[in-house]
Amino acid sequence: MRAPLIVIEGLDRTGKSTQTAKLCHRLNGFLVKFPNRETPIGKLLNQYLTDASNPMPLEVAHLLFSANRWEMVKNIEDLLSKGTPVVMDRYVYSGVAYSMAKGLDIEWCLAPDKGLPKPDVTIFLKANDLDSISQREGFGEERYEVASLQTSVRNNFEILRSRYDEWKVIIIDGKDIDQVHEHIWELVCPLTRGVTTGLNRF
Ligand code: 2DT
Ligand code: MG
Repeated sequence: MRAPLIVIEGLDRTGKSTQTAKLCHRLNGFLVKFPNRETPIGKLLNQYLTDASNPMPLEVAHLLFSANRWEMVKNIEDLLSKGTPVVMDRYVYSGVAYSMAKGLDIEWCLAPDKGLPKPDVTIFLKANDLDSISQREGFGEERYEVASLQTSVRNNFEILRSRYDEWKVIIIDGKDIDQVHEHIWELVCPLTRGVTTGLNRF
C-alpha cells in the first residue's frame, strides 16, 4: 500500500495554488509546486520567467523544467511509500503544453520526462472564459501570461487529455473556491484509502 500522487493542472490564474493548498491540507499531504524556484535549477527558471529579456533558448528552458522535476523524484517516492499523499501544482503536462505552444514537438517534449512517476489522478481546472482569466489580479507579470499563448497552451492540454486516461476535467467558470474544492475532493476521495498498485511511469 502506498499513498496517491495527485496532480492539478491548468492555465495561469485558474486557482491551482489555492486548490492544491486546500487539498493538501485536507489530505494531510505534501505539496510540490513546479517549477520549484528554490533549487539551483529553479533559480535559473525563475530568472527566465521573470525577465523577458533573458535570452535562454526554449529547448534549454524545457530541459531545465524537466530537470527541476527529476530533482524531486527521490523525495516524492519516499513520501508516497511512507504513506504521505503528494499533491502537485503543475507537472509534466505543463512542461509539454507550454513548450509545444512555443513550437516544440510533443514527442521531443515528453522524452526528458520519460521515467518520472505518473500521477494516479490528474485534475485539469478548465476555464472556458479565457478573458476572465486574463483579468485576474497579477496576470501579465510573467513571460507566458499573454492571451495568445494561453489559447495555444489550452489546446495542447486538450491533446494531452485525450492521450492520458487518468485525466479529469473540472470546469471552473461560475464556481467559487469551495465548490471547486468539493469537486476535486469527490475525485480524490476514492484514493485516500491508499493505492495497492505500484507507481506507473511516463
Ligand atoms: P507558475 O505560474 O505555476 O509558477 O508557473 N511551465 C511550468 C513551463 O513552461 N514548463 C514546466 O515544466 C512547468 C512546470 C508555466 C510558471 C510558468 O512556468 C510554465 C507557467
Ligand atoms: Mg503563473
